Amino acid sequence: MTPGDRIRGRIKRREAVVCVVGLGYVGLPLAVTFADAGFRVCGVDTDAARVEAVNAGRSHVPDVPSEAVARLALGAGRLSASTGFDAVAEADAVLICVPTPLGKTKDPDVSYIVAAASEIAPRLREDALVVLESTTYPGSTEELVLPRLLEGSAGKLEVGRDFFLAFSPERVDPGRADWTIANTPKVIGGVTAACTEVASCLYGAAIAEVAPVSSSRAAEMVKLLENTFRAANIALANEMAIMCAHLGLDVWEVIDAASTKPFGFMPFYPGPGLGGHCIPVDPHYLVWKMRTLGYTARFIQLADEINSAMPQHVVLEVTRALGSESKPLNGASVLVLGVAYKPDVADTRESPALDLIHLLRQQGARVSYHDPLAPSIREAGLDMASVGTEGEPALGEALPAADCVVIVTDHSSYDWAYIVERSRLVVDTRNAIARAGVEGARVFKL
Ligand code: SAJ
Repeated sequence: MTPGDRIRGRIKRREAVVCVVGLGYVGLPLAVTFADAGFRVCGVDTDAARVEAVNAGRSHVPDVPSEAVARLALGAGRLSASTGFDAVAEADAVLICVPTPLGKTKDPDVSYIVAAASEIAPRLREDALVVLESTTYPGSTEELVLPRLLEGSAGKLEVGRDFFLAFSPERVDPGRADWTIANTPKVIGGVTAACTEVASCLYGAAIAEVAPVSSSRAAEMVKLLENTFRAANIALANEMAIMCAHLGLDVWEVIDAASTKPFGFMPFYPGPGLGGHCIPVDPHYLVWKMRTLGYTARFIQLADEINSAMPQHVVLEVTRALGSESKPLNGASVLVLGVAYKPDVADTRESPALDLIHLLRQQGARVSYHDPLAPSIREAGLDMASVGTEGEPALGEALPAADCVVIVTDHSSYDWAYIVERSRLVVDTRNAIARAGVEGARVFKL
């Protein structure tokens, strides 16, 4: 028997038990994917409501239908959840999908990874595989997880022989249905070659294509390149918007025309800023790591400066639009349409709309908002209810009552013709109105 033979055999026979730590927008779809592939899956989450929902056959993640959770948890009996880590003791594979936010000073907060590794270590079975999926800086798997898994073994355990450890970045795009965990290629990098091989065997049993790389550090860097690529290109699009404004050009026309180039160009679009818990956050994990090595990741920092300045740029556009009607921003009523961080999701975390609301209020504007997917905002120092909810005016009343309507998140449910017809003045940060083929004299674009 060579190292990994036992776990590989259990994977091939679908006898392996998979434990997913963290049942959020990454962990729950991952748990469902492995249960769908025939594995028994135990989820672990500190949130008792999430655990109860899974065990009752309900999904708390918009992209995961409750039907799938019910089919697997109640029907097939291959999916269960608990708040404790005891399930690790019976698991052949433990997949860590915990948050990796930023602290107040934009430094990595790896406390969730460390806490999970510390809970896993004393329960880890011999020959088991541990995979970190949380986006983090290169070196995390080896420097944060490995030492904790070796702790207390008095040098008896050897990674790649007695247990296996790898990093495999999540590639979940919330709200997307065409690319799922099962059909999106999965990058895998082990702490040793044997670890890469065992992790590839597990993921290959549930995911159509695996893409092994030479190490866990390489896999960690792959994810950071993917998300830094997006943040930097979005920043370029945002700066193009600012430059086009100075030049009196329509940035959307320029990008659309550049997109006719069949090679060597990939369109990104300007907007009110960068939202979500990935793109604005992940590149800072690389900035921090490089700083510890005495290198300044200037490109990432510049992109962050430009993206972070976009809410203020929108305030200038609103001021310009109101000025065209000789109205000051101070005292104006402004209605923000869409506060989620991107269209057709309910998540408002890190949404630039929250910054924009604060900035408009600082200038004396009276701000309200509408978002069909976010009935209330209680974060970032805001406590607001969407128009159209109980006790608030209906959208049809709020539109004409506003001195200026600002389109921040262009949910597909919006009727742009209706909005233009009933609004006195519109600032469109997403080019949503033109893209819908709607004409509007009083529409200002980024
Ligand atoms: N945005 C722009 N202009 C663009 C594209 C996006 O302003 O041209 C903004 C969006 O409005 C949003 C933010 O950037 O506020 C992030 O958008 P996103 O499309 O990157 O969406 P996320 O953060 O939900 O998902 C991304 C994934 N997106 C895509 O691959 C398209 C992917 O990068 C990761 O799998 C995921 O983050 C993650 O979890 O890392």
